[in-house]
Formats: sequence, C-alpha cells, structure tokens
Amino acid sequence: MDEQLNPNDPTLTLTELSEDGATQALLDRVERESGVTPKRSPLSAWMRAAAHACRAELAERMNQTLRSDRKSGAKRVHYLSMEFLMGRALSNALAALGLEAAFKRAAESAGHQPRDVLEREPDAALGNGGLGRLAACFLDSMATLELPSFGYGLRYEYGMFDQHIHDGAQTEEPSDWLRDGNPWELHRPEIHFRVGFGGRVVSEGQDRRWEPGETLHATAYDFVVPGYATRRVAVLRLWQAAPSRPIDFAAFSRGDYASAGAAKQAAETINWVLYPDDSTPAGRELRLRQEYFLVSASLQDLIARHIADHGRLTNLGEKAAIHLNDTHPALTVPELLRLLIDEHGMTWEAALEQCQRALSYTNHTLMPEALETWPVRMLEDLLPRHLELIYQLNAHFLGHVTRHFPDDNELIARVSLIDEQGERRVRMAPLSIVASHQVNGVSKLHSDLMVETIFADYAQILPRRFCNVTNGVTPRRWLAQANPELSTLLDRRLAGGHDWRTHLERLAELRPLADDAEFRAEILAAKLSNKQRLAELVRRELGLIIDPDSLIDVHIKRIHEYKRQLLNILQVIARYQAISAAPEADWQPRTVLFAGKAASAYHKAKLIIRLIHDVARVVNSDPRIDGRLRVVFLPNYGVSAAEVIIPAADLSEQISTAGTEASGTGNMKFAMNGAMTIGTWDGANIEMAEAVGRDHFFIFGHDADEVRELRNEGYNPRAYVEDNPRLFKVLEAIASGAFSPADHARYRGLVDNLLNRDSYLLLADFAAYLEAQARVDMLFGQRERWAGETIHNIAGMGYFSTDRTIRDYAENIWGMPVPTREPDA
Ligand code: 26Q
Repeated sequence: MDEQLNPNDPTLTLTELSEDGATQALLDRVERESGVTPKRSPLSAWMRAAAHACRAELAERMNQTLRSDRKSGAKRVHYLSMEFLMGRALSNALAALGLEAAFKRAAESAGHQPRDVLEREPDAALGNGGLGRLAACFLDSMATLELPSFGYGLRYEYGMFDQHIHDGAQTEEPSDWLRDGNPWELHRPEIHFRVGFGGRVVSEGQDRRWEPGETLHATAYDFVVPGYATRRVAVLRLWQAAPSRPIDFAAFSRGDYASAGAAKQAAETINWVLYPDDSTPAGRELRLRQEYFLVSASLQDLIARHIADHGRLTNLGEKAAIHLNDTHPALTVPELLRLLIDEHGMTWEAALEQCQRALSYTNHTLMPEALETWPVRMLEDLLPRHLELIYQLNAHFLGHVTRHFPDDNELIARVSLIDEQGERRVRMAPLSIVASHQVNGVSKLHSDLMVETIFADYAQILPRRFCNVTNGVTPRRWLAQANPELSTLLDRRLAGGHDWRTHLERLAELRPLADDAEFRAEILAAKLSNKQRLAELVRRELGLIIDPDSLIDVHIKRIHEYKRQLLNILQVIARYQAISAAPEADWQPRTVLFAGKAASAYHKAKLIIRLIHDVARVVNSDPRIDGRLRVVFLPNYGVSAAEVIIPAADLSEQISTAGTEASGTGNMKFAMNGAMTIGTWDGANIEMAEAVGRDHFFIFGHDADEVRELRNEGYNPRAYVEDNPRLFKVLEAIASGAFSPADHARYRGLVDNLLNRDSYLLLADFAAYLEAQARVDMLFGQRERWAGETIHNIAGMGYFSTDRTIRDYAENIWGMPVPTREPDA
C-alpha cells in the first residue's frame, strides 16, 4: 500500500482501505446492490456483491496490466483453448486481493457464515476434465508469474452438464450457470469482430479472396484472473456470437417469426453448449463452427492489438506466442495464414514463417480414436479458403519430405495432412505439428510415447520439433484454498512462512519432519478434520454416514475404460467377499469413494457407474460387513467437489493402464494434500514417484513396455482367471447378478468383454493390484508410519506446481523468459 494514503479515506479503492474500512465498504455495497440491509440480504446477493467488489478492483488491475504491456512492447502469450474449467472464483479473488479477513468480518457481522456465501457461487464449468482444468491452472500461474498473457475461449451458455443419479444410473441435466447473471464477466461490446462461414473463393489477379456466405459477430466477455502477490493479472477473453442482422423484418412483417429469428437462433447456437469429451468424437458441424469461431475472433483480436502496438506484422512471431491446447483450435493454422496473406498482403513464405514462429501445440492424448480429423467435404462447404491453404501447406510439407526422404514413398504417403482412406479427412494433429515450432507432450512418458508411436513419422522428419513439459497444478487453489488446515501447518513449519504459495519447491524442507512425532501428529489431525468435512458433505448429499477414522480411498476423474474404475470395483468386490467369508478377522475399515461423469453417449462408462451403485447398495446394507467397507458414489463431480474431497483423501487411485493416461493432474493434487498414491507406472505418476522416492509410493502392475509385449504376444485374459480363484469368484458374482438381483443379465456383457477382450488389461493387473492394496492396509494400520510416508509425499511435490510448468513453457517454447522472484526468506 502506498504510504501516503489515508486508510480511512472513502475515495480509496477497496484494497487500499484498512481492514475496518474494507469491511464497511463491503457491507455498504451489499446494501446498495440488494436494496435491503446486509442482515436481510440473501446469501446469493452477498455473493454477487462481493464478486462485484472484486471485479471492480480486478478491472483496474487489468487496465494497468494491459497499459504497461503496451508501453513496454512486451511479448505476449495467447492460450487458445475450447475449455477452461475455472470452478468458483470468489475465494481465490479475495485471497489474491487481500480481502479475506474483511469479507469474513463483514459476512459474520451480518450473521452469515463466509463459507455459505462462497458456496452460492456456481462453478464456471466450461470444460470436460483434465485439459480444461490445466488451462485454468495455467492462467493462475501466468498471472502470478507476471507473464503478459491472454486466454481465449468460448462463452458457453451451458458448460459441463450436471450429473444426476436415478436408480444408480446417470442422467444429464443442463447446467444453467448464467441464469442469475455472471457477476465476474466484463462485457466489452466495443471489442467485436466478424467471423464468416461458407460462401466461395474468388480470384483477383494472382490473389484469392474469400467471400463468406454468412457472417457472425463476435464480442468479448473478459474474466480477470488475479495473480498471487502481484497486481498483475491474466485475462480470459471468452467470445460470444451474435447475428450480424438479428431480425429479418420482412419475415417478421409476414408473421413468419421462425424465419424472422432464424439468424439469431443460428448465431447463438455457437455458444449453446460445450461438447462432451467423447471417446469417439463425433465430427459434428456445430463443433467445427465453434472451433473456427474461437480461432478467428481470437486471431483478429491479437492481430489488431499487435498492429496497434507495433504497426506491422512482420514481427508477429517475435512478439506473439500462440499456443494450441490440443488440436481443438488447430484451424488457427489456415486462419492465420489467410489473415496474413489475404487480408494483410503478406507472401505465402513470409506468412508461413510468422505462423511457425508464433505457434506451438500440446498433445494431451495418445488414443488414436481421439485424434481429431474433419471431413474435407465439410471444410469445402464451411471454410473453402482454409481448405485451399491446407492443401498448399500439405504440398509444401510433402515437398520437403520428398527432398529429404526421396526413396521412402510409403513415408510420404503416411504423413500427408489429408487422410485419403475412405471419406477424405484433414488430420488436425499433423496440421498443428507442421505449422508449429514446438510440439509437446504433458509428461516424460507421454512425450516419449508420442514420438515413438502416433507421431513417429513426424519425429523422424522433424526431430527437433518435439519436447516435453510435465503438467502441474496451482498450489493457490489446490493447497492454500482447498486445505487451510494443512496450509497453516506449512506456514508455521517452513522457513519462508507463507511463501511456498509461490515457491512450492520449499516443500522439500519437510523431508526431515517425516520423522518428527509432533509434526506427524499435526498432519494426522489436519487430515482428520478434512475427513470430517468430507463426511459431512457425504451425509448432506447422500444421507450416508461414513467413518472419518476409516481409510478414505478415493477414485475421482472422468469415467473412462482406460482409467479403470472397473478394476477398482473388482477389488472392492474381492474385499467384500473376503470380509464376508471371515467377518471375525481384523479388517482395516475402508471407505471407497468414487466420483466422475461419463460422456452421455459412452454406454460402457455409464454401465460402470451403474455397477458401482449396485455394488454399493449390496455392500453398504450387508450386516456382516458392519461398516468395515463402505462404497460411495458422490454425484456431480466438479472443481468445487474436488476441493473438498482431495484434502480428505488418505489414498489416491491412479490406476490407468500403463501408457494410456497422458499425465493426470489429480494425482498431483492428492499427493500435495498428503494422500498416498496407489498407481501404475503411467503418466506423471512416474515422475511423482521419482520425486517422492519409490519407497513412498504404492506402484503396481505392468509398465508400458510390458503392456505392449502382452498385447503383441496375443493377450489372453482368461489365463488370469484360471490362475486366480479370487478373480474367478469376483467375475462370477458380477455375471450371475449377485449385485443386480432384479436384472441378472445386466453385467453379463461387461464380464464377457473382460474375459474375451479386456482391452485395458484389468485382469492382467488384478493380482498385483490386490497385493498393493494389502500393503496399503498394513501401513495404514501403523498410523504414525503412515503419517511419515504422507509427509514424504507432500515434500516431493514442489516440482508439480504450474509455476514450474509455465516457466518451462515460457523459456523453452514461447521464448519469453520469466524473471525469478526471490523467496521471502
Ligand atoms: C474432441 C472432439 C470433439 C469433442 C470433444 C473432443 C475432446 C474434448 C476434450 C477430446 C478430448 C478432450 C480432453 C482431453 C483431456 O482432458 N486430456 C487430459 O489432459 C490432461 C492435461 O494434460 C492430462 O493430465 C490427462 O492425462 C489427459 O487425459
């Protein structure tokens, strides 16, 4: 705070006031906005007023940030993503603005629990899962590292669906998160661009020019993302589509209202709903329109800003980094070429050079079926000029390949940007690779597999283009905000006090404390209190009582076959059968908690949810079990639920088939909150285990090489059943309807599939998984030792902050090194 300021001056902004002043200002604001006294203002009005108060501060910070970047002519990074899974913003904003204490006092003085106010905010769930949440953590770190940065996305009216469970089965409901308005967004009607679709391409002398058949209007809605311990912010700019002519008056006059409003309807469809992360992405035209709308509006915006700042485009790649979050915004390639060549008169060669300098691309999945392609026919209709430019780029690239590998006709055919088999399709990953200067995977294993498998040909041709940047998570949300009790402990025990929030590597100082009896006890006490909070949530949501002293074993993520929630359930059933067979034995009480959404068309994933519920019903109502095993499925998993669940976990399930989970980021959140991991040698689990020390990790199962060998030699799942009576019994119980007595055949297909195919090798890893779970039980029985192990895990997580991840991107990919801020102590 500026020392000349008088902290009681009413003209000061909220963050310049004393705590008393800020408390009073908040109370005044609530009254002015709601029209009733703060005591009578409903919680939702409190939430909105507090958000508006923060928004005003943040808008000012945004203005200052943008002005100073303009003045310094700094390079900026533009993070293009179809998904930003932001969650709630109020708690984070209050912390960043230093207003937590004032907010707490204000709310309490009006008779409200601060937490009740915070919980009135709906999650901004503009994403499906890992990739979208990573983008949100990145914005937090970009702001905190003071990196000039924009996130670009779409303002979906309906984000991730709400999950409901009826009779154990998932149903989807639209989540109407904008219904009561959005207190965070700053509508910027003055920032608008035109985005075309369809039409034709005409020749003008040597030049080609696109005449779109229809044109939409894009306007900006800004979200300001505060940095921690800095006044700088990142901006998340979300685009909203509108028709260029909202009403056809001729049709209206005829009384034909449907036609009169058709253009408005068509435009708004762009922002209608987030596409689900489907295992087999449906190549729907609306999705392609969404992708192009995002790309075109964002590029026009950043080009306009670049010209305003620098007056020319020949240094675009030097001053602007443009990052593609997977291939979803890959139309950036032809759109940037089109804008530079057709609209700004650049030559093909110069445009391609700027494009390659500016662009970089992250791959987030190895699943061949999840790699995006678009039918040539669809592009012909919707984006004819872009298709021409893609062909031109393809010819250019294949020319390069032919010159360097003249004898390898097969290679040349394989690496074409156009898939010629069947209906011709444009392959978006190769398009992104060829037009970028760097392509990265999201963990070491994933990046290695990427160049060994799906992109092997491209790595042979462009060996220096590929690299790795291991994912991270923001410690502000996932530790400081989600786990206040552990945070207080860290503040007390680490030499730098609270500065681990921006220097997470400080956690390494905890290592010697793994043997400190007092610290172990404090860690256990913090965990217990978080477990009680979770038990309260489960009781509220499901009316189910869980024991906070039991081992809380958590498996939360999107439901996917490769993530193997089914393997976990097999293990649960084996445990159930074992306890039933020897109810008098000394079993370690355990609560197994699942949460996660299945894509609405993903039938197998939905069946797995059903099975979890069926098993839960049987287990939880069996008197022989007597509370020693509980199975819980918590509906409607999202960012806010994760913030309660993760700090309460004793055990984190990260059990994907080795070679399938690109990185995982939930794994990191759990470990830094003091959970032990039971996991396969996959994704970032590997780097985590190495950072923590393998002895402090429960690793099991086949690794990626062994998985490949098994598959190559002709995997036979039945062999594992013949060898393992426990496995046989589990499968038999499921197949015979023991958990679905009213519908014996419900899971027959599921079990048949395991016996005959088992694409994700559940049966091959079953025995090792059970053995690892037994080691977990043993260790949890010695609570002191367990606490020491969890301390090793927390201590090893310093590397997995998105601050480190973003620094790595900035230095090695975006060409914008970040000054290191010295720790406080
Ligand atoms: C594509 C086309 C049409 C419709 C939807 C999609 C689509 C949408 C989202 C395809 C994939 C996704 C999401 C992928 C994803 O979240 N991947 C995860 O990314 C995380 C961050 O890098 C990793 O930690 C996870 O391992 C990875 O699964």
